[in-house]
Amino acid sequence: MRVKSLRQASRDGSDSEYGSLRSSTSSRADLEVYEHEEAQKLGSIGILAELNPPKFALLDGKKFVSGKAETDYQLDLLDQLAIGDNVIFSLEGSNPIIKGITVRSSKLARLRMDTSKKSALRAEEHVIAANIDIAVIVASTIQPQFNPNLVDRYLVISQYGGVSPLLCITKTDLAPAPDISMYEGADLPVVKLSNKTKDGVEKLLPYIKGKRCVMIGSSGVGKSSLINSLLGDELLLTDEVGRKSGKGTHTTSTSSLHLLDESTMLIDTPGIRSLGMWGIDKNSLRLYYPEFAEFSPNCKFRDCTHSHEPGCAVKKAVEEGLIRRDRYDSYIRLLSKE
Ligand SMILES: Nc1nc2c(ncn2[C@@H]2O[C@H](COP(=O)(O)OP(=O)(O)OP(=O)(O)O)[C@@H](O)[C@H]2O)c(=O)[nH]1
Ligand SMILES: [Mg+2]
Ligand SMILES: [Zn+2]
Repeated sequence: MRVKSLRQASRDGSDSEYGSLRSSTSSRADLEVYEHEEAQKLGSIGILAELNPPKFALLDGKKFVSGKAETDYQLDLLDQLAIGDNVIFSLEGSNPIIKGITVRSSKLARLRMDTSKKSALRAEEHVIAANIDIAVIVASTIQPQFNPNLVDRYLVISQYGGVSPLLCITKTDLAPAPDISMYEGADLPVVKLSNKTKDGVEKLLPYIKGKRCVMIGSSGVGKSSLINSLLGDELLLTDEVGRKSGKGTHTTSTSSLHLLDESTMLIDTPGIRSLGMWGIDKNSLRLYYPEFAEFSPNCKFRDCTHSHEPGCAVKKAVEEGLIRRDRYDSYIRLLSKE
């Protein structure tokens, strides 16, 4: 059964799979979304591995097939895809023609502001990757400095999109790993490693084997280096931090998918400057702080946001030192941003 077009689903707003995008009024071609069984009858299915319009690449079984959008229609469809999408295609000569995608099982998304548009039309969802099992949140000890506020945001968008997060601290050869005790209650695996000495890289393997993984984090933290470390190859381009601006240069400009083995996929992404929270309302943000779950059933109000309400068991747990105050503060910061 055809589910609906991605654009239709987005317009409904009610469809949790696609957030609450209401912004698009353009008359672009609709990308059709199909259930997996139906999709198999329509053509071959490949995983979008590279997207550099009009060029793209699909992973078809074990081999990569490169393609090029030859028409405006194909270009429109390409524009609505995300790395990791299961793309239904047929070959025209050697060029894959896109027919649609299968329903996304998960996605990592952020809000992108389009300053050329007005008011509500400005907010546009940017899907960083689709059908992901693990989000490897990469953060370095220094260069750039470890920033727990940013980690918290990545944690929220991962869980919101149905992706399990993992925190990876890089550059342990340059400085001691930062204090990450605030995540002890957050159900978050942590791996510390150095891409320079390769110390600790193997500790990541049990978490990522057989999974579709995406590396996310600021520019310069070592996402591409980490994929190189895992592949044992200098496949991806990396660069010196701060060579130009002192703040880190964006070395990776487009996302790409790599195979560690037959069943393990690693997706490299460009560093993100601003991480808008996508589609996450005030009433659901609390769900992405797992350490609240034990206490929130005891709040006086069932829909307590744990901010201003009397009889809040979460606030009480913070006072009593049962929930980390820094994590609670980061929640309140995000809550007041929306
Ligand atoms: N000493 C040390 N340097 C590292 C480590 N990991 C990465 N680097 C260096 O940090 C710089 C940035 O690494 P990249 O892998 O390009 O960072 P990135 O996260 O992919 O950055 P963008 O592509 O811009 O998002 C490079 O000079 C790497 O050699 C590490 O564990 N230790
Ligand atoms: Mg990179
Ligand atoms: Zn409460």
